[in-house]
Amino acid sequence: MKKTLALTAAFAMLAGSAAAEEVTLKAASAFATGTTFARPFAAFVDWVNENGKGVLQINVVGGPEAVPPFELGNAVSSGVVDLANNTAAFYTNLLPEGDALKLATNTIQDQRANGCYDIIDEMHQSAMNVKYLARTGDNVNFHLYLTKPIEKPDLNGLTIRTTPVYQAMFKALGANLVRTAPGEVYTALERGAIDGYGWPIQGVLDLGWDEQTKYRVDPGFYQVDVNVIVNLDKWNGLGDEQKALLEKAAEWIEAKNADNLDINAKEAAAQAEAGIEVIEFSGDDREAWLKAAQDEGWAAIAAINADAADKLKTCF
Ligand code: 173
Repeated sequence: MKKTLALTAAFAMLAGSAAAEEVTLKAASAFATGTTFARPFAAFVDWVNENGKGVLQINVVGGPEAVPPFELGNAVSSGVVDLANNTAAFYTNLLPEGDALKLATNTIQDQRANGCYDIIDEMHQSAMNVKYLARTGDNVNFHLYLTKPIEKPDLNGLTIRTTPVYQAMFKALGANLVRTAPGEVYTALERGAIDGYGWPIQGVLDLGWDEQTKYRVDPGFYQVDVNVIVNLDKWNGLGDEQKALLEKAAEWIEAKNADNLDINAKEAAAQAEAGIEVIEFSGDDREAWLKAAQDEGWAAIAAINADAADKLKTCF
């Protein structure tokens, strides 16, 4: 009797403490390995692999050469990859209102505190079968870069490379738009197929686009969102320790968003050094530029999903 009890207890203990076996998640990035918006993700992966020995590891299969950026949402949604480094603008086919993430004027830390994170996570889970794990890119604005000068916030007559990020704003300002993945921008500039492009303050030199860029328009607008998302079936199949590890890694990488202010200043200096001149709007022009960004951005989200726009507006 005593022996049976002891054995039962031993089994119970074993079952309770049995750590799930180490899992390896297959990951891909929408941004080319070694470039600006792949860097925080690489640090996230290194952190997980360092701290997750015996628990969970991440194997990055590649960047846009492995999975085309506009296909990566589908790949993580369906489980072709388990985890992705991707911006919401590249998966609007699955979550059109996800484009609202760029409209946040606060940080992901604020959004976790005010409940916005939970809304965003729920949107991702129900629309595209992914867990919204982490956001990088806070404190980084987007800009318009040009090969010819403009004097006013008027883009009539210009053909501009876009993604959903800039689409509503640039269209309202009169531009003719061409949507491309980042990998096609250099060639489009070289061929003269576009007169400019939207892109964040960081990364222009990384991609070699400074060779083909004459002007940057200031001020910047919106805020970059480059998110770590995890296939929901995979996420739900993880043990508590594995989930906790990923959540800790998320918190760690999100804290590094504060570094972006310094990085932005260095990038602006490097652009100037590379000969990119700044067209700075001031006074009414500045106001009109920023108003077009904000008003057109929110109007586009409201047209897609008025309820989501209302909810996010109060916590962004
Ligand atoms: O311009 C883009 O390709 C784009 O939308 C984006 C979004 C986040 C980071 C970098 C680029």
